[in-house]
Amino acid sequence: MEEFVFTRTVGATSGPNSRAVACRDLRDWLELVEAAGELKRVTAPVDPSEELSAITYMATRGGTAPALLFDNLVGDRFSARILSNMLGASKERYALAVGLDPTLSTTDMIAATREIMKQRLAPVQVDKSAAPVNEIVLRGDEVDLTAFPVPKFWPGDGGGYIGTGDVTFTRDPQSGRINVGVYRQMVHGPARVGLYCSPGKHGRLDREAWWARGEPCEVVAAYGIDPVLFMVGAQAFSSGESELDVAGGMMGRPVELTEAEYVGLPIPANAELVVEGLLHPGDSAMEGPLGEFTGYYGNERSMQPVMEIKAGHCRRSPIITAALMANYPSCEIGSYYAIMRSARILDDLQRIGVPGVVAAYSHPAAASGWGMVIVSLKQQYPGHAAQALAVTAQCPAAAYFTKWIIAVDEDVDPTDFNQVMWALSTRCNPVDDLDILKNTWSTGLDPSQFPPEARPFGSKALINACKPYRHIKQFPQSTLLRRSTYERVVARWSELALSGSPPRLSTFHPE
Ligand SMILES: Cc1cc2nc3c(=O)[nH]c(=O)nc-3n(C[C@H](O)[C@H](O)[C@H](O)COP(=O)(O)O)c2cc1C
Ligand SMILES: [Mn+2]
Repeated sequence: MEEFVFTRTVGATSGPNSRAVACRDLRDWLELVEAAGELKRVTAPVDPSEELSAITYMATRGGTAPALLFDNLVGDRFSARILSNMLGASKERYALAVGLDPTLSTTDMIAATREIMKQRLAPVQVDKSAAPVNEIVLRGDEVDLTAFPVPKFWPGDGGGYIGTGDVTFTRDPQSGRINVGVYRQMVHGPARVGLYCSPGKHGRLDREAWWARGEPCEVVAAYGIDPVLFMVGAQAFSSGESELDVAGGMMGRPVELTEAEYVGLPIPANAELVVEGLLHPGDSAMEGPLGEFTGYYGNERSMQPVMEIKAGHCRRSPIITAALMANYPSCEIGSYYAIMRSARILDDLQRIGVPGVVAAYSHPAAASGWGMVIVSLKQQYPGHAAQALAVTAQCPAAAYFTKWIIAVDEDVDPTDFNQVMWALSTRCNPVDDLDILKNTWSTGLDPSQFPPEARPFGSKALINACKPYRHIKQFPQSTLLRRSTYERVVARWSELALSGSPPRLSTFHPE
């Protein structure tokens, strides 16, 4: 992506361009989402401790649930609200956030995402007095996070998490680059919040760089934020790159920032609830565990850095964006994540130069898209499928965690699991078509290995579910409709009183 040079008719930092999204903030986006019938307001009193997450989990098991806005929360002293299932399993709400057509198929949305994710647009600074996040400013002792409704998600969670669907800004002391990451934040006290960044994350590298200089690390955290900054904060970009520029590029309009009260970092001007503070070397407390996107509790409780909060900013009736971590389709890391990850895998395969790749998809049911990648290709030479499998398995966007890499022919849609299972069942002969890669890049969050110390290493199965290339000429023909007959039935669809619209088919019996 680094090689892409994006040019605009409007100056790169000066304003919106032809595809600028209509929404400036979470509230604008919620209006769009509500108009599309994708928002449910919950006005009955709800306890943020376990009940809010239970409602979210139960309401989302079917996979097509709206976003849930809770505005009557037990114990709230700040007229705050909580939004859950913000994006979840909905590709439509993702599309509304980044200005794509919500009726696009998943495959087309991945292609469109590849284009908008290449674009960069630097943020702009707005005046403090004009920033909606400054409707209420709290300094020093006025900050009391326990006055806000703080969700506790799962019975075994180590505490209440004000930050899950959040974004966190830190600065690289050397380059000045501002990083945006989504890192969980557990409330320890009125002005003390734990910040968990796993090894290698940019927020953690920034913190360590400040501490190595003997200085505290400044942090800005937004606990209610627009969906684009959240989604981009949750994606890994290179450490020198600011996710602020990526978010601006995806929206076609710059992220608006404003000056903070205490720290040198800026704060997002249109956020709902923001805190600024310091991570002091050696200041830590027990943190975790948290029920994770894997559907299991994650790492054991451990000592993690604590942020001393110096100031807070919020709108009136701020909306806290809470991300439930659960198994699909209830997980906040759902469709958008699968789409973005698939887009980046395709970028990698194109950059490396694997020919004939048609599509790729990492289905969110596979632990938020981490567990499996399916790649479709038009086989062109002996060994082509094996090459596509090996490169997909280890390309930067797919290498972490992924256990199952499946190659299918171009007539199989990777986003349609029924088709993938058909290919696995009819084109794959396990004795010949399975390979295993060992000691690969994985995560401590994968519970399948024991003892747990074995875990950061994983293994990967490469599954060739393409027609066997050696026998491709003798391989039986698929049963396909004749195009002329298909078109005749499409034309007669309403005469035949068949429900819905006729299915779209793209492959037909050879004429
Ligand atoms: C809802 C949600 C919660 C997350 N929680 C954490 C977390 O607590 N710690 C962490 O290191 N990464 C967490 N992540 C993953 C990071 O956001 C992701 O790895 C991102 O790339 C980090 O930004 P960075 O690449 O700039 O470090 C979370 C992601 C999401 C979507
Ligand atoms: Mn980063």
